[in-house]
Amino acid sequence: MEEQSKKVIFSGIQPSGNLTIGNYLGALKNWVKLQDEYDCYYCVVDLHAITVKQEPKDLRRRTLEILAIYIAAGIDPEKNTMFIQSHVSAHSEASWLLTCNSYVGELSRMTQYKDKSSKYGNSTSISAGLLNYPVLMAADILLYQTDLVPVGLDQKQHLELARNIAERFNNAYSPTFKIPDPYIPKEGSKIMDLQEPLKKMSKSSDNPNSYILLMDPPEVIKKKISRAVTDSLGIVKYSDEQPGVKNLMTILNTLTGETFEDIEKKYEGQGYAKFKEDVGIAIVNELEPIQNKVKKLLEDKEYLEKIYKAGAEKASYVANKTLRKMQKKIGFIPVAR
Ligand code: AQP
Repeated sequence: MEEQSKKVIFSGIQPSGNLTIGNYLGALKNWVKLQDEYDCYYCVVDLHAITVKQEPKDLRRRTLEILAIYIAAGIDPEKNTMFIQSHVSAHSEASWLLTCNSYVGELSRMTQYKDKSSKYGNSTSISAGLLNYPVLMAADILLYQTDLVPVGLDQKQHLELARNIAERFNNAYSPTFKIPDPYIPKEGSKIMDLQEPLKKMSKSSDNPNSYILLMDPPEVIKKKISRAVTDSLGIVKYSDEQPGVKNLMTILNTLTGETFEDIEKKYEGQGYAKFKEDVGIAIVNELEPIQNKVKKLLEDKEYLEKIYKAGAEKASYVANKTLRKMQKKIGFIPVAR
């Protein structure tokens, strides 16, 4: 009874690369805080990952690693539904139904589509999946009658589109979906690229110095932070004029809770060396215990299998209920049972 009255949260991370500290601070760390208050579905969205080319063996490895990272970061398998997206076929099915209720114009206006497709040059080599990505994301969310979607700022536009698609379907047929709200945390909502701090940090970046991976060894983390692009002002100040420094301050603030004012005072007149060293240490302190747990979990594949199997069963039950509603309203003849 109590379970039913809790609001529903859905979120996921795609195994399109190894997770970065952006994914951790913008998504995962906040998910952990939400698990007591909400009925949470946390998914490894492997269907999303194949919108760009993936090496099969890497995709398999990363999918399992991300599940292990969820658990190691503190998401309790007993309290939450954790599953792998491709194990719940309702996601693909609902996505097609919603694709037929979406427009090429609105999809091609999405910033992520524009950014990623510009990487591939001409349209003959851009997968249609990349264009349709936000529709699959809408299906993910709407199938669970989700109230809130915790995402980083970068995903806000996709969530707005999911709301539009849901409203359009509800108006065309009859109320079917709950209209989800974004849940964007104040802290860590956008972690920027360490080399080009006006761009967001991304796990699929070609430059390893642009990101900190969740599984990067401590010495690599410290080295990458020491090489992070700052500026020639030499002042630790939270300012749009100093995007590199601002980004490092955001990371430090999210990890340690120190306010921007405190950080500014602490490093006054000291240049960047000690500041960067401390940012590196703060990251290592946070990530090392998680990394150790991930390594242990990956040695116990049976345990991980138990988690994703139970998660898929529960998720399928809920998702199929919504899918059947959609099919019926569209005018499909129900499957004879
Ligand atoms: N730099 C970031 N700062 C804050 N939050 C971030 N997220 C991603 N990057 C940052 C949040 O992580 C969650 C999962 O994202 P995703 O893997 O589904 O896709 P994404 O947003 O496209 O992440 P990446 O790392 O940039 O992946 P690629 O490079 O494959 O596109 C989301 O909640 C997102 O907001």
